[in-house]
Amino acid sequence: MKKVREKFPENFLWGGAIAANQAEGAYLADGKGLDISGGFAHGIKHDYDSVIDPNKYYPTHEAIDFYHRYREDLALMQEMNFKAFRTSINWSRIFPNGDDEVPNEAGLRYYDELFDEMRRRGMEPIVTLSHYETPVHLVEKYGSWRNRRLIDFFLKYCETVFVRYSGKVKYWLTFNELNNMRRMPGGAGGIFFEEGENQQQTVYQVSHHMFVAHSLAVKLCHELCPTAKIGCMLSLSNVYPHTCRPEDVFETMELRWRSLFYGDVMIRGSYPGYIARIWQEEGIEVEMAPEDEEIIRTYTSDYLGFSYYRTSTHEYGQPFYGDTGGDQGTPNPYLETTPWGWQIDPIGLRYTLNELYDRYQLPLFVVENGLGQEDEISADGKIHDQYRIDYIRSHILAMKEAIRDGVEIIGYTYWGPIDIVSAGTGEMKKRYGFIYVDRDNDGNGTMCRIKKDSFEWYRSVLASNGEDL
Ligand code: BGP
Repeated sequence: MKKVREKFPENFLWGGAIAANQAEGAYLADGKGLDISGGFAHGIKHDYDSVIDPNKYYPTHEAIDFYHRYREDLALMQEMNFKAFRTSINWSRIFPNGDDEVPNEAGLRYYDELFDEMRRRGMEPIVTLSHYETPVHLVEKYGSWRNRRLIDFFLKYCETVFVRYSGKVKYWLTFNELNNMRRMPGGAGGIFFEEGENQQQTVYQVSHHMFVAHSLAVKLCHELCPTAKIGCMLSLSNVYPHTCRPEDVFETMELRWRSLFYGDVMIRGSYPGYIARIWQEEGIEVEMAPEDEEIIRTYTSDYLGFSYYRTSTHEYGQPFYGDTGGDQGTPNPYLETTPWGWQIDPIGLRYTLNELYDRYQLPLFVVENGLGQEDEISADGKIHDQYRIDYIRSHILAMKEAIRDGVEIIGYTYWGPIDIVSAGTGEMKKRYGFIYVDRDNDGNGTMCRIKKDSFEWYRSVLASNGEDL
């Protein structure tokens, strides 16, 4: 009989997470090519410019200049006792066009130095291979992941970075929030629909190509970095039935399937029966090569990384809608809501951890969770973000309850430990950080870094391995 685990495991990976494109800036520096993030002036929920308009402001082009300031930023993370730091490699720093013959050495060197710096400061790098950063050239020339050739381009990139960083990176994630293909295919897969295109057909075909790419990346990683682990990464903020009306309950499960299906393929290794039915009813036919199903079955994920921000509710017949925070339906009267309409639900995190562990029996990694809020600098020059402390404290307590429930969790990397550009809206004022960055929505500000109250609080939480809350 197993004993109840009362505390966070000793080797629990506490830390924070960012994405290259939301933090680095330097968007064409040192041979980098253009990636799709550069064409969103107002985040991935909004319009995409396939050609950069010189008269427009694109917040990710400079972002918070992490590219040049990562040493001082990581020093602050070390001060908070981070054991892990998650970021992505921007594919277009390594292969500027995506289909280049040889990689860009300057890009490779940058990540060498970045990962070395993390290790020097006692942090395990957690690295996402593609976080809404498809090279634009692949979109324009090949139609992005609609085209099977992308699998080869992606694998060449994977091979390059696996070989180069095998001694430095022990935790990899393939595609950030791949299930956002159905909510935000532009960000998730570089898919911008053409007039008259059968969108659902494209979403599933593209997802299939990305599943094969994921599985082959798992295979490669195991061959080239035998001590590393590689996972899939999904957006799994949850959705409840709005009422106990059976139609609400059942249709909510169907809505959840639209996300879990991605985990089912990349973790269980096969397409579930309910998807066959959805495809049949929606007239979708996905082209597969003869070897694909075997590949998907053989090379499954080592762990599940996921983001959790909120919950929402669903009513029967309501259209499916969502953003970077997950599915969104009717507001839940029992929960508080942020200015961006995200409802705060720590119990939902415990619920989700149990749901996922029951389903997959695989270690889970909370690689994103956090509160985006407007912060103000008070008269004393400080930022008193008690609301952020409350949010994180309640979510850490929920995680602890899930551990007591028997759920295996590898770590917790808080989203946006330093203020960065919002993925969904491109705003700077939607701030998540323990560290404030003096930069506004229009690009004004000194970029100086200021510790918020939550900085000291998180520092002591980590020093006590999650006990001192
Ligand atoms: C996730 C993304 C992140 C991130 C986060 C918060 O979906 O993986 O890139 O930004 O959501 O979303 P937002 O930035 O829109 O507040």
